[in-house]
Formats: sequence, C-alpha cells, structure tokens
Amino acid sequence: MSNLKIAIQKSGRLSDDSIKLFKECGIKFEVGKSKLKSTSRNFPADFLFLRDDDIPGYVEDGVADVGIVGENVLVEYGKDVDTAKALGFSKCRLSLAVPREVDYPGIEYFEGKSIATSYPNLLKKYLDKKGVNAQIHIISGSVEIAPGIGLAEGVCDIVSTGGTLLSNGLKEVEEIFQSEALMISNKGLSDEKRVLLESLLFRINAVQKAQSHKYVLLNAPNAKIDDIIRVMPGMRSPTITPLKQEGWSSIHSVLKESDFWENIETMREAGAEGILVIPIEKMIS
Ligand code: PRT
Ligand code: ZN
Repeated sequence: MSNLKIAIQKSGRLSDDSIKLFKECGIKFEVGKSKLKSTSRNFPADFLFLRDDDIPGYVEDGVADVGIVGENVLVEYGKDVDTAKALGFSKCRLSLAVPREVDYPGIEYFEGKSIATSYPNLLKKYLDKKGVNAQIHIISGSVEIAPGIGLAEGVCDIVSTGGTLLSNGLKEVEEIFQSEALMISNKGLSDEKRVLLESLLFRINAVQKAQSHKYVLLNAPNAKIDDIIRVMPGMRSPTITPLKQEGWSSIHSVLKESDFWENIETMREAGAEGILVIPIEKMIS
C-alpha cells in the first residue's frame, strides 16, 4: 500500500498549526530543521516540508496528494486542486492600504495610481470588478515599505493584526479577500489514497468538533432538571444520576462553546450549582 503524501509548510506562519493538527489527530512523525521528508510511524503518510508557494502546484501535479496552504496563495496561483477542508487557522485578509495622511475617498482613489503587491492576480480581479485601472507592481516581500521609498502609492498586502501597516505609516482602506488555511487534495487520487484522505478527515473532524464543544457537569435540585436540560440537550440526551443527598441530581452534557455563557446563566438562574466545564479531546458523534 502506498502512503498518502502530505505537503506542509517547512517553516512559517502555517507550519506550527499544521504540525499541531496532525499531532492532535494522533499521527506521529519527526520534524527537523534539515528534514525535507518524514514518514509517520503510525499512519500510512509521508510528510513533505515545502515553501507554501510550491504546495498548490505540487498537489496539482501529484508530487503530493494533499497539502495545507493559505486560501490566498491557492487562489493567487489558480491551481486546479480540490479543497478537502477549511481548517480555521492562519486567518488573515488581503487588503489595500494607503499612507495614513491620504484623505481616502473610496476605491476610485486608485484610478491611475500604482499599487505594490505580491498578489497581482487577486488584486487585478478585484480592481477589474470595481472598474478601476491601476498599475500593479509585483514585489515578493516587504510590500509595506513601497510607499515610503516612492515605489508605489498604495499597497495590497496580507493583514492580520494591522500592526505592520500601522508601523509603516499606512492605513487599511479596502478588504479584498479573506483567507484561512485549507487542506487541498489532488483531483485524481486513487481509491486507495482517497480512503486514507477520508480517514484523515474523519480524525480532523473529531478534533475540530471537540475544540468547539465543552463537557459540562452540574448539580441541580430534581424539581429543576427539566428547566436545565432544555438548554443542555447533549449529543443524544444528557446523563442524569442521583446524588447521595436526597432530592438532587448530577447532570452531564456536551455544549457548544459558542452557546456556553448564555446557557450557563440560564442554568444558574434555574438553580444549578457546582458547575464544572471540561475540555473535550476528541468528539465523534
Ligand atoms: O517561506 P514560505 O514561502 O513558505 O513562507 P511565506 O513567508 O511566504 O509565508 P508566511 O509563513 O509568512 O505565511 C504563510 C501564510 O500564512 C500566508 O499565505 C497566509 O495565508 C497566512 N498568514 C496569516 C499570514 C499572516 N497571517 C500575516 N500576518 N501571512 C503573512 N502575514 C504577514 C503579512 O505579509 C505582513 O507582512 O504579516 C504581516 C502583517 O501582519 P500584521 O499582524 O502586522 O497585520
Ligand atoms: Zn511563501
């Protein structure tokens, strides 16, 4: 049986979270500074450590079967691959920015102006959609310094906190694309490889689901159980066990973290006590 070849970024903003994801899925492999390839000890996978820009092309060509890459890079390079899953990390946006002192009127500001970027395709598509003609200067790094050195009047760059723009005297004026890390896969995977990808996605789903849920335990007077379980339905239904103290029960259930605080208030108002909230490591429903 041949191993699933998985391309991940060698070092950079995607690598730590990519490695963490596979570790949380129980897939063990060595990571070393000088390593270009590593075979997992307990899952039929070979990991290839690459520059993020090369990952979409390698997955398209089948050098790798799957890969993790930013949506910004995938769309910029326009490679023909499948998106297997959005992974929710390395979130960022691609934005247009101008010097802070510019009194920005709207996108028409860029008509006839020059813009420095490492994302010419995404930028061109956006400007065309808006009917704006601008000169695009392609530069591969430190885009944010372009206006300061007179190379361009604006920039189109990746922003996450906004700190880089701020410290270079720039302000964000248009958000043109939102991105997160994606798992991509080759379009012509063999049946055998597809089975491996499915089993990998099954594990990733279990990890992601666990991260978005909490296990909640609490004590409640028996008369209030119905009020409380209305807001904590659980996976199938909550578990209710009697306490030694007459008239009280312990309720156990699983809650989505996003609903959590609102529901905790309702439970407290209904008489819940001793509420414990516990992280879940894996969740398979
Ligand atoms: O060496 P290699 O080619 O593999 O890596 P790289 O240097 O090209 O990419 P890397 O590691 O910087 O980013 C990999 C991916 O992470 C990107 O393609 C995005 O999908 C995602 N990502 C998330 C980011 C950022 N956040 C980010 N903040 N990529 C880049 N930045 C840079 C941005 O270019 C700017 O210089 O960080 C600066 C802005 O950050 P803030 O926080 O100051 O706004
Ligand atoms: Zn890169």
